Amino acid sequence: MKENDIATLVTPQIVRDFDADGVVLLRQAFAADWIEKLLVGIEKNIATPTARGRIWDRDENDCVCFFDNQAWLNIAEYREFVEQSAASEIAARVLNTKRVNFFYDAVFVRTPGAQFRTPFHQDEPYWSVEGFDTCSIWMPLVEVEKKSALEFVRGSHRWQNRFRQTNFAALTGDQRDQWASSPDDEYEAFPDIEGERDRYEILSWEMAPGDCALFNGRIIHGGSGNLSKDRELKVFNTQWLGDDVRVCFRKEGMDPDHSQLMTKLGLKPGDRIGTEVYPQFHLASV
Ligand SMILES: O=C(O)CCC(=O)C(=O)O
Repeated sequence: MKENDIATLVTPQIVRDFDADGVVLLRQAFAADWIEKLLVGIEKNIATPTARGRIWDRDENDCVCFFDNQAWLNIAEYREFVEQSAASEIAARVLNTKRVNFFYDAVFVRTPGAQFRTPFHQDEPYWSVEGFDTCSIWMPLVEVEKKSALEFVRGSHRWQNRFRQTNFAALTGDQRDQWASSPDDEYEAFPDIEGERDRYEILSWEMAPGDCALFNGRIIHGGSGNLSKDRELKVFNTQWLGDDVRVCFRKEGMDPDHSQLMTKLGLKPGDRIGTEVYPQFHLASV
């Protein structure tokens, strides 16, 4: 399928919707050759996971979900996507800025029929950076039914609450998903979105390869999984950071916790992110 012109795709209305809702859908933002390349990358990634790669197998249908992150440093196809695709321009345009830094990539591969849903959570409170201007690009590389797509609580990126995030280790059984220390009591209990779905405006879409959902790192989101028996789900997600984002180490240190790596790279709390591990992309035309 043909890739759309990014300036035409990311209209002023899309920028406003992203700001107000915390999520927007772009149809056919990436051409088929990018999808094919990333699918090749995913096969390599599954065969040679990073030390952070893991397989979650607590699924009621005995299916699994492969997860890895920051694999772009090893997988040429991922690197090519990060450095040469329209992703950085999409992120910059929707964040209404001229430069963005790449933060990291994450892949989620569920086998056909997998039920395991990612619980509702926010991303930015897990990160080793803090700031409002973030954009994740969630791209399914296969067709995904609406019931299996990622879901977003519209506008929740602007809520001022500081929620205690999900302890993923309790769900996945993997100690790397465990908090390094319990989050402070000052955090509020996370709202029961799943149990009280009617109280929230939840957005999701049936999606095809080439489509992507752009979302703010503070929006409450969850889902995927709930797959039909004959449907797998392969997702490549990249996270991009804008102008107000600064390094911030949190003592709960949940994965993907980059604090040790950032310290090794000489990045300190309060710094704007950078280095070859978090490269900056400048967009003269934006
Ligand atoms: O696709 C998924 O299961 C989870 C995606 C997600 O929550 C994320 O990338 O932040």
